[in-house]
Amino acid sequence: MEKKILYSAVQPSGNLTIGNYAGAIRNWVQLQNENDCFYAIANMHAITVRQEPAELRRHTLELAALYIACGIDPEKCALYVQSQVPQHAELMWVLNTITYVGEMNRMTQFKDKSQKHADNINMGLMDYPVLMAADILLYQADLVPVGHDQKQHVEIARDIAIRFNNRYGETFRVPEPLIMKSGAKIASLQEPTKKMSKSDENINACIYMSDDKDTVIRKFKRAVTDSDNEIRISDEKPGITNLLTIYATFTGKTVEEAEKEFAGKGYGDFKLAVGEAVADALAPIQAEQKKLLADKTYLTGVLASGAERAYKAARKTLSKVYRKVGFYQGE
Ligand code: ATP
Ligand code: LTN
Repeated sequence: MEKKILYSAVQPSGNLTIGNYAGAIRNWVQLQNENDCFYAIANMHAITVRQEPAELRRHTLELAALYIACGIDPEKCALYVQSQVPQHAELMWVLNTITYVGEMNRMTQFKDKSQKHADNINMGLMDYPVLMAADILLYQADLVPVGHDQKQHVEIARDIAIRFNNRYGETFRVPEPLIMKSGAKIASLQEPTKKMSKSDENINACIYMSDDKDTVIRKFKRAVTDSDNEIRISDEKPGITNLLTIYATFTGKTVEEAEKEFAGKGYGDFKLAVGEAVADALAPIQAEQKKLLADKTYLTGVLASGAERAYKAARKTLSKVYRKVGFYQGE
């Protein structure tokens, strides 16, 4: 069977949470063996909200090290930094001309982020999904493994691909989102009806990939639940359901198995068990990330060869696009 092309990315916009791990990176690792994978660090997306330049640079390297520490093999995948491949911005420009303002205005993330950053509703924030479509379409990706919150953006990328193909002739493969059943929607520990987000101001709402054991256990202890003391999956019990999901994700069990395991137990013991499972899973990742960050030469080499691999694929698609739209290319 022919290998599928996979594309995904995470923004280096802060410390990653276990939501990013469960919804995205963890799945990328499983998928890298059977597919042709491109995994990027979306620093161009990150500057749609204000970033401190030195922090952005540091977060970029930390994220590269984290990808590898989580099990992404840079020999198997193209692991690279988005801004190092200029075709992303170039294709975005062309795609902008077939995307409507009204479509972008309706995007859930744009509406949320406009509210959150009311003093900085910049064009980039609105154009975010078009850049994301350019990322995906440049590599002719079949599948885009993401968490639930990015589904709408992958759907817009599909619409843009279909529209371009209809107008200019077959050019892009039409991608599909790949959303795993478990872990696609990890909720905030403080407001369990909201998603856990790395840009949440309340640090108790998130477990960061860099949190040490004491911090992890303390945050789970404070996690918002309810007062009926029953550990079961239910829409009426978003806090407990979220903790069960997290436990299942980090132990490799199903949510149903987790539910059975804790039936009849108290919230205190349950929260401690979840905290321990998460902290034990994070410790080896943290140690590996630290080791990798100490070897800048290795990391720089990985990112350079990843960018080169990506560049070759991206150049091919962009040249085809330029031909289709009638851009003069020299001969
Ligand atoms: P920000 O808060 O800076 O907007 P974020 O935490 O939402 O960031 P992204 O960089 O937007 O993270 O997302 C990276 C990947 O992680 C995406 O595939 C996204 O779907 C996934 N993801 C983010 N948050 C969660 C979550 N709470 N549960 C599951 N997956 C998530
Ligand atoms: N917007 C994504 C990150 C991202 C992405 C992509 C994901 C940028 N480009 C291409 C999949 C495919 C997010 O998770 N916030």
